[in-house]
Amino acid sequence: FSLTEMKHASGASLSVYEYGAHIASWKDSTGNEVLFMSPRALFQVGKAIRGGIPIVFPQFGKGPMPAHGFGRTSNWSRIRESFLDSGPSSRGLRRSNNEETAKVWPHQFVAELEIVLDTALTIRMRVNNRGTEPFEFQSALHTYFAVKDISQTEVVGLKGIKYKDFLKQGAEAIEENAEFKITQLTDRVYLDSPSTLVVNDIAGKRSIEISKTGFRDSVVWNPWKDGSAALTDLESASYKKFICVESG
Ligand code: TA6
Repeated sequence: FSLTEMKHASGASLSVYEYGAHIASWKDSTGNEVLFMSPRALFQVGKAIRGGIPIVFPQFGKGPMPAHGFGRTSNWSRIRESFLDSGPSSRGLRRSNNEETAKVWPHQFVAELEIVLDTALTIRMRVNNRGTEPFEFQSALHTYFAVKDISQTEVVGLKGIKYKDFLKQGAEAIEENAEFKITQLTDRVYLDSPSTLVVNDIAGKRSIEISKTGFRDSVVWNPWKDGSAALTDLESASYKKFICVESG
């Protein structure tokens, strides 16, 4: 899997695989790793990499295609990059339809991902329909944020937001907590979520601000103890070390 680095004058750095256009690591300007990468992540073609920022496209979750679609389990090609002495570094990756995608999704498309690194990380996704018929798709940045201790982690900004609980067959409820803490297996999508959320990694003495435009919803997932033990590409204690807050 070809892995390339991006650096910024602030000291921030990032590594990204062309496989899945998958950002595997992002270190902030103080050199601290922001993303979780499972020590047991599989680097096998056809498998998703467990950690970093998997690109969910064109399907979220289960459906006619393999879970989360083919974006994260196929090669994207680098189309442009610019590393300025001052100013942001950026890289573009693209993938288009081919005979493989046509087997599961009969549409002509070009998907592009633009990664921009300065003291923040900005990821832009664009999907063009190159066919003659309209198509629908789903996409998400399935980000694994590293935290020191899940039991001292909270998501701020979801109070009052309606969510579908995937653990209750999509039953809807309203979030009542201004600081949402993970205390069990959690798998829910907050609908029309705020453009800014904050992950407070209290034990890690840091906060991560997530801002989004265009992606309407936010998914919050943690497999908890049983899920962590059941997933072969996670260690049993890994659930304590990450929270997925996904713009989608
Ligand atoms: O993050 C939401 C979710 O859809 C969960 O249901 C869980 O399946 C997670 O994605 C991980 O999916 P994966 O296919 O990467 O194991």
